[in-house]
Amino acid sequence: MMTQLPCDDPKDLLRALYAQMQPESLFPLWEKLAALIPAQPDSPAKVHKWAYERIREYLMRAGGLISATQAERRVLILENPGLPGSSGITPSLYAGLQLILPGEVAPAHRHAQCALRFVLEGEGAYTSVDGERAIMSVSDLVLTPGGQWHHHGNASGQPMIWLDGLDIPTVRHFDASFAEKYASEEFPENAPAGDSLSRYGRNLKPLRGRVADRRPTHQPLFHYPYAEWRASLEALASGGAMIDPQLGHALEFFNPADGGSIMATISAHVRLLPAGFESRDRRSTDGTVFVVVEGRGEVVIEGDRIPLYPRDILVVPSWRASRFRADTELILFGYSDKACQEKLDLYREENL
Ligand code: 1HN
Repeated sequence: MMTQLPCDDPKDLLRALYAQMQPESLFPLWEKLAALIPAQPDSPAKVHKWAYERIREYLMRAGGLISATQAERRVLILENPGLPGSSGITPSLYAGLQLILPGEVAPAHRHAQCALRFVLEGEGAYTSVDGERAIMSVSDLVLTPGGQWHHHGNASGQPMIWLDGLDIPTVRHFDASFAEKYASEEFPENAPAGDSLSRYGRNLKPLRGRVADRRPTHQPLFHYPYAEWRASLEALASGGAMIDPQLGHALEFFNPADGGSIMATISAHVRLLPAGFESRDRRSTDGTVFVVVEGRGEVVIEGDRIPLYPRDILVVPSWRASRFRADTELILFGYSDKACQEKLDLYREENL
């Protein structure tokens, strides 16, 4: 029997094969299959919480050093520590905190990316969407759907800070980004502030339909005021509704045009957990960004306990089981890519 020479060892021969193929951009799948198709989601994103006051301090320092016009948008990116260099808070979503000071304008532009704003501080600044202003208060949700001209202004006497949630990594994933600046700082106003809210926010649309309508048919509403969603949550909780064991009292923001998600790529919801309530564990494939709107409590994620205080921002990546405990009545806002995953038949959740 012939003894095998070292160079005939199949392992060495395979390694030699790989080395020869690599410069021609060819690779063996069998070395990567398990990592490419994990048996369940295995997100590189980490659970992380930012305390509002820390971010605010840095943001106000930036406010003294660069104007909104200079910066175009004065924003600090909340990058997931497990996704360095990505500017993502999850693999599909972006989050940032934006400051606009009294008298400033963040100039008009539009882009393919969808954005939401969730107000953390201030009163009376506005976002203008295709020429209509939404005048904002704390915990209002405002949308700028993809492709619509938008600028921000602050005619109030106080700074305003909000959370920006965008689908930037999703659009990058599809290589589908387009963006342009408007010729002047402000897009011309063409409707009174609150015009679309006063109709579409009340289940009304122009009788003449398209002809009389400035807003895109599929995306008419872009302002979901705190006063309204909070009252709805309150009614649900105080009306004796059965509480969902995993979610607490929970309501999803929806698009009145089609009953679907607020935008094509982003879903958003709010929850009320009564004082003393502890939810059961739940996991879902939509990594979610939470804002603590009111109250104190704790989130438990696979054994890690994270205290929650007002205006904390928390990210829970895909398929990490979490449960929330409310020390006082706890109000949460959350956004995720659930809308997008559902369209792609990828979304899954599990009540544990
Ligand atoms: C954007 O348009 C805004 O309009 C904020 O306020 C943050 C981050 C990346 C790309 C566009 C805004 C953004 C953004």
